[in-house]
Amino acid sequence: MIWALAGCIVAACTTAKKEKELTKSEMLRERMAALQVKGYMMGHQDDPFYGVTWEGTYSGDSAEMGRSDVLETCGDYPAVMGFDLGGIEMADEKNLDSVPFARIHDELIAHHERGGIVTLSWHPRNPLTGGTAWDVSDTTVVKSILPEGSQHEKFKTWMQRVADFIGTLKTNDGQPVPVIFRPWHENNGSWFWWGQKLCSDEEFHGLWNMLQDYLVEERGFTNLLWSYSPNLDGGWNEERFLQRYPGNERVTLIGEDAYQWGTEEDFKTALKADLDFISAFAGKNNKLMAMTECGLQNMTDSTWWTRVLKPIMDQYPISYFLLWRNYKKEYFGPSPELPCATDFRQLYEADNTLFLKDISQ
Ligand code: BMA
Repeated sequence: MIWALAGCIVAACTTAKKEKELTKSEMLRERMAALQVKGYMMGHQDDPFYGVTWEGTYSGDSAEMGRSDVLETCGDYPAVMGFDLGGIEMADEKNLDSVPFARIHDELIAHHERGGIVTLSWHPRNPLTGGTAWDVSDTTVVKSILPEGSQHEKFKTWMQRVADFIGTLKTNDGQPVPVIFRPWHENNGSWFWWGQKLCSDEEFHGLWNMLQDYLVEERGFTNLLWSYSPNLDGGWNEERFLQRYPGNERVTLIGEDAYQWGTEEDFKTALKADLDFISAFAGKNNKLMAMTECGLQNMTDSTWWTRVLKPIMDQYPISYFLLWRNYKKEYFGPSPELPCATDFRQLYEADNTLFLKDISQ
């Protein structure tokens, strides 16, 4: 009896110890893994900042805090909200899409506090030319910021500014907010200065490791869940995928950024091929998987979500899908005034789509 009791105590202590030892990022991973069994979460980039028919004023007006096209369309917030750090490296007050970082900070924490999950991407300027993230005029940018490169010191300052912002992401009681961090995304394309044709495999690994080692080893962040998110490819095999994959010890989530830019058939074929590959790879390597960006620009087909996207996503163990931002000129999410609102409500009603209330109650 005593031994049985002692055994229980040991077991309880071990569990308590285990729980105590989990970092914020590990806890987020466990939460996402448990939720994934129920379905996939809906996500939206820049959700509370502006919408298809309204602009953010960021005036501090409380009525504007938390306004959301998704909420106004279906009565619930997205489960996941995405925000972008582009511009933080320049110590700018606003990001590349004109959203004040102070507002990003507040809305990110507000979403965490209401039980949601948050993710950060970063479209940094081109450190060598001074152009945007899309300036691919020079193929030595990555090389130039690696140790011993001409821009290394400058890039260290940029990383420091990213880290300083991440360091401010804390709840009222001082707890760091867990964040899915998704740097160097769409790296198999060649439209960003860190893209496929802009650096060698070795340079790409150097770039990934430099940022990760700085944030994790030097700055000690344990609240970042690292997402590796190449773009829709259509032709992955293990050999090609592994060339730039940062490694199992460096990645927790494998994402896919997948927009339909061309025909529906081409999109479906490429997406299925990629998700076949990624789900097998993620399964084998014990990784989460997600559609880290996706959508059809300006919803030119108002039934696209339930007719094209959902039937494909239903076939895979996806953690979340994140529709890109609702900007007047380019929107990927719903808005109550648009024909696609009806389709979005159907998506909302489906048993396997998870919105904020599904994950926070
Ligand atoms: C791109 C576009 C750009 C935007 C960038 C960062 O896909 O939406 O207009 O500046 O993302 O959000």
